[in-house]
Amino acid sequence: MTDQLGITVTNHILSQQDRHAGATGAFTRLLSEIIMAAKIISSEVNKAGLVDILGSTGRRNVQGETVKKLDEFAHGLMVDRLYRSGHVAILGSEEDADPIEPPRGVETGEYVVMFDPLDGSSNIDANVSIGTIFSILRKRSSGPECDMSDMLQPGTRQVAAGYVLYGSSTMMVYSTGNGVSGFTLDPSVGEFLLSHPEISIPARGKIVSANMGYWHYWDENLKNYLRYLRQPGPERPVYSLRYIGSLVADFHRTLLYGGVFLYPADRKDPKKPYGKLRLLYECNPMSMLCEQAGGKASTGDCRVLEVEPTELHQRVPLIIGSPEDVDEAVAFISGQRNQ
Ligand code: AHM
Ligand code: MG
Repeated sequence: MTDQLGITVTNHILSQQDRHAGATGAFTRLLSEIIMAAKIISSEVNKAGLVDILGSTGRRNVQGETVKKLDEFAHGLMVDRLYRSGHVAILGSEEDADPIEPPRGVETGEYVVMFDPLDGSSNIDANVSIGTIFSILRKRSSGPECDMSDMLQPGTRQVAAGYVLYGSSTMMVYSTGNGVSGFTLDPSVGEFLLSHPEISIPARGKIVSANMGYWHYWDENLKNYLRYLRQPGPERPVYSLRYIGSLVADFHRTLLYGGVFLYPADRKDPKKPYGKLRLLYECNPMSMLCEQAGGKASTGDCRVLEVEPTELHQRVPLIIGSPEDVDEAVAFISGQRNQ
C-alpha cells in the first residue's frame, strides 16, 4: 500500500483547504455535513428490506414514527445537514420543484448546493446500487437574498462536485477542481478512507452504456454510432454493453474502466426531445468529475459544463466518458461520421 493508507476524506478536504490562502473553513464544514449525510444514508440503504423503509409514506415504524420512503428521507437529511453547516445560501434538490429557502433564523452563507439525494431510487427494491450526487457553487447575486441567478449557473462555475455510491461498498468520489479522489467507507471505523487517489479515466474504453430499449426513439446518426461499436475494427474490439439504469453506478464504472455512457436526446415525448437527466444536479457534477479525471462530457452540441441553464430541473442529453470515445460519439451524432 502507499503512504496514503489511512487518509480520511476529512484529512483530504483539510489538505485541499490548506492550498487556498484565506480559506475560512466554511467549505470544509459544508463538505463535512455532506459526508455525515452520506454515512447516515448509507446506513439506511444497508437496512433497506430489514426495516420497512422501502414502501410508501404514511405508515409508522416500530418507534411509532412515520415511515418515509428512502429518497424522501435522503432529501430531508441533506437539507437539514447542509443548512446546519451555516454556510449555505440556497439549495436545489431533485425532490423539490422549487429552490429550498433557508429555514427561518438559520445562519446562512455563500454556497449554493444542488443535489439529487438518491439517484436511481427505482432500483432500491432490487438491491441495485444507487447514489447521492452534489454540485457546489458560490452565490452569484449580491445582497442577502437569493434569486434564480444563483441556481441557474453553468457547470463551469462549480467549485466542487461529487457523488456517493451505495454499492457493494459505499464510496465517495469528489473534486474541488484539482483532480478526482475516491474514498471507501470502512464500516468498522465509520470513516471514508482514501482508496482511489488521483482517478484518471482511460483515454478509450471498450464499454458502451445506454438504455438500448429506446432504440426506436433515437435518430439515425446515433444508431449508426451504436452499429459501428458492434462491428469489430482493425484497431478496436467490439464494445461490451453495460447498463445498470443508475447513473451513479454507470458513471462510476465508466470513470474507472473507460468507455462511454449515453443518455441521448430521444423522441419518447415528441414535445420534449431532450433526454432524461437533469443538468444542474446530475449532468453538471458528473461532467466536472469526468473532465477533472481527463474525460469529456457533451450534449452532442456542446460541452455540458458550458450550457447556460434556463430552468431548475432542465434536462439535457448526456454523452460522457473517455475522451476518444466521447469525441467519436459526438462525430457520429452530429453527422460528421457515419461509419
Ligand atoms: P431518478 O433521478 O428519478 O432516479 O432518474 C435518474 C435515473 C438515472 O440514475 C439513470 O441513469 C436513469 O434514470 C435511467 O433511466 P431509464 O430507466 O430511462 O434508462
Ligand atoms: Mg436522479
